[in-house]
Parts: sequence; C-alpha cells; structure tokens
Amino acid sequence: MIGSPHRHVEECESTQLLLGTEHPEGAIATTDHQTGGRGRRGRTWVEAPGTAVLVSVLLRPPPERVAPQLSLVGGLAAAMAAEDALGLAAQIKWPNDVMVDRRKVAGVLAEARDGVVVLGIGINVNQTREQLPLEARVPAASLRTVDGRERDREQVLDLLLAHLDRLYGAWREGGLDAVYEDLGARDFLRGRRVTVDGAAGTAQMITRDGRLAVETDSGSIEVESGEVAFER
Ligand code: BT5
Repeated sequence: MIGSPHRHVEECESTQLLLGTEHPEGAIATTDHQTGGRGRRGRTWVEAPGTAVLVSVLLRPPPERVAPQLSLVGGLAAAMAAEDALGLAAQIKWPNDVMVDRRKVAGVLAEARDGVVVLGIGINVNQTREQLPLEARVPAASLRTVDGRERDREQVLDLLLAHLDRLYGAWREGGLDAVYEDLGARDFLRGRRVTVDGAAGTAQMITRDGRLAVETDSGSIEVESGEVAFER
C-alpha cells in the first residue's frame, strides 16, 4: 500500500534524499519546504514554504517492467488528483509535466538507484501567482491560481496517493498497457508542433511503451527521453 510508513519533516533539502533501499515499498516522505528541491537534469524545483504537496515514494518495480515509465504513471496520478481537486481536466505533457490550462501545476522526477526507484511528485496547491517561478521553461500555475480557492494540502496528498496506489498496482501487473487508456486521453502534446533535440515536427502520441512519437519533416521518430519545446 503506497503511503505507509509515512515520514514527514518540516523542512529538508529534498524529499528524494529521505528514502533509500532500507525502506519498504510504498514508504513515503513529505515536507512543508525543500531548500534544494530537485527537477530533472540538475534543474531545481522551488516552492514557498507550506504551499505545495512535496512527496517522494519508494518503489521496487519488478525487473520486467520499464522503470522510466514510472514518471508517466506518477504524472497520471498527479493529473487525476488535480482533476478531483479542481473539477477540471488535466493533461500530461510527456514525459513528466502535469498541465492545466496549458500551465504546469505539477512535476514528477523518477530516480533509479540500487534497484529501487524514488518517485518524487510536487503539486502546486496554494501558491499565489507571485509565489510561482516567473522564468519557468513551461509557464507555472497552482490549483489556487487556476480557480482562486485555497485547499487542504493533506487532502490533495490523499487523492494523489490513492490514485498512485491503484495505477502503480495496475502498471506492476500489466505494464503501461494497463493504464494507457487514461494516459492517452490526457496527452497534452498530441497534434502540437514541437521541437525535440533540435528536430521540428508534430507530436503524434505517447506510444504504448511510453515514448513520444513525432512526425518530423524527415520522417517519423520515437523519442525515449528528452526535452520537448512546444508552440503555444
Ligand atoms: C520536474 O522537473 O518537473 C520534477 C519536479 C519534481 C519535484 C518533486 S517535489 C518532491 C520531490 N523532491 C524533490 O526534490 N523533487 C521531487 P523539470 O521538468 O526539470 O522541471 C524543473 C523546471 O520547472 C525548473 O527549471 C523551473 O523552470 C520549473 N519549476 C521550478 N519549480 C516549479 C514549480 N513549483 N512549478 C512549476 N514549475 C517549476
């Protein structure tokens, strides 16, 4: 069951550092504030103290599963939690951003080490516009900037963990196929003009194995990981 044991600290460098091989599958760490919140590729994740859901989950995926797909599974869980909280649709911008109204409300970081995966999820809940990063690669939003309401972060965390528990269980059993319908229905990039690693084209879809299919001017490619810039 994802969510137990649960360790909460008021402040830490990053919740990703609070979990390791000594913890059982499903253990989580949460905090009110990170002093060195991590994004992907050495980037940082920032938040004003007490405004966000910041959680890491310890997972031991079976060897036959493709661990990088967990960032999509985590993103799907965060998208569904945002949808429940807002009553609005959310999308997943491959590979790890959760979008509402074309803005990023949550990010996911899957780090594999020593046979375990530490899956980190940050959801912007109660930040005001001024508390969100201005210079973000993808424009940022919080649930509060979307509909003006402040929320109990615990409730958003509970929604997230319930979705993640169900989706991770399905993925463990059946791989990405088992959650593909829900994922494909929330594909933000589908049909958009994108640039991936210097190649320009139109995103076709997230494939059944978790890649991004792009139709470029010089043919179809499937991207396994990388940065995607999109035109608004
Ligand atoms: C991510 O990276 O989106 C992964 C974020 C994962 C955060 C969670 S919080 C709990 C756990 N503990 C951690 O230390 N990390 C995880 P990436 O796609 O690289 O996006 C990072 C970029 O998003 C930054 O370079 C900024 O431009 C922007 N950014 C930073 N903070 C943001 C925020 N709160 N909301 C939206 N965008 C943000």
